[in-house]
Amino acid sequence: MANMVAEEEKATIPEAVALEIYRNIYATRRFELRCIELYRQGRIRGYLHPYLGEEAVAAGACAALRPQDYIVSTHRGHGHCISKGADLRLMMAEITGKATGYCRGRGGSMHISSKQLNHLGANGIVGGGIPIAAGAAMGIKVRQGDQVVVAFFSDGASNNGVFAESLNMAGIYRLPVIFMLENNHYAVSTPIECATGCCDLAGRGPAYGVPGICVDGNDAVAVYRATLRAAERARRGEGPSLIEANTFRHGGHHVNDPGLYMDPKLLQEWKARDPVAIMQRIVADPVKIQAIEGRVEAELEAAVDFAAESPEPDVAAFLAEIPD
Ligand SMILES: Cc1ncc(C[n+]2csc(CCOP(=O)(O)OP(=O)(O)O)c2C)c(N)n1
Ligand SMILES: [Mg+2]
Repeated sequence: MANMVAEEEKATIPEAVALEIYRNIYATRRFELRCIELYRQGRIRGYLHPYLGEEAVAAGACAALRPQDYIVSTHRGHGHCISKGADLRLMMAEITGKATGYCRGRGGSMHISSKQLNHLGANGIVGGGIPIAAGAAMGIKVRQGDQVVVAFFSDGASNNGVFAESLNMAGIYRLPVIFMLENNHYAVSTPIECATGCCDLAGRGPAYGVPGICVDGNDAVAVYRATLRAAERARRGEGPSLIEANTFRHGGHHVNDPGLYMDPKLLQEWKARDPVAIMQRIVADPVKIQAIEGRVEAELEAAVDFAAESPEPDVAAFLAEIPD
């Protein structure tokens, strides 16, 4: 953690931004805890990869974006979707496989996307979103638009070939893309030190002409500031940036992984730097915090009810859409 930019203590950002960030961190935390309960009840099937502990990365990054900017997400993508402005009802319906979900219940947790939110999709293929983001940025450049794309991915994905190819391409064409490397220090149960020759991941950027910066990923303000700078740079036509946001999962790789391979002392240290608590200290006003939390709880319960009452997707309609 030595070379991270520590911003928490000197955080001064517009209050509206701080409140938006806190709302999204809190909503993500509560949404996922509720999803884990629903999973245990058999109401969510398949895999579920909690973002618990990493919420500040998505909330900080998305607060620096405008609605017309794009994001590309991962298998651990609930926080990205919520922070990009998702309606919790449509998200919960999607994750519980209902016809009213963002993708009519066909995407689920790992493949949620929304044209309306400019969310280009979560992806079960590790690293699969990185070239999609570079491609979207190429599209923006060709159309001479001023949007930017944020590609979220983690340390494991950064060891896939597409990471190198996408950074190189973005570097050559100065594409308006921000590579947001959520370094949670594990790929499933493999610690980063066992899978990576040099753990200075931000340092990989300059090799491709992409400036790299390392920030404290549990401090949403640090992530927000770094993203804002990268977005401004991209809009000036100066090209891509790589942001390594250091963070840590609060549990195993997925909901059924107890994470026994995680060093308990290290886990405790990271939990003591909980992004929810850090952002509460920044917002500071207990009345505003309580108001946000009350609204999120109500939205969440409405989302659970909406999903429960929604119909299952219609199999015949699905089959009718498959081309011959
Ligand atoms: C191309 C590919 N290889 C392997 C897998 C299996 N797999 C799923 S998640 C995962 C670990 C990903 O680690 P990382 O990129 O660090 O993401 P994190 O889970 O830490 O968010 C692996 C290897 C996959 N889904 N896709
Ligand atoms: Mg990882």
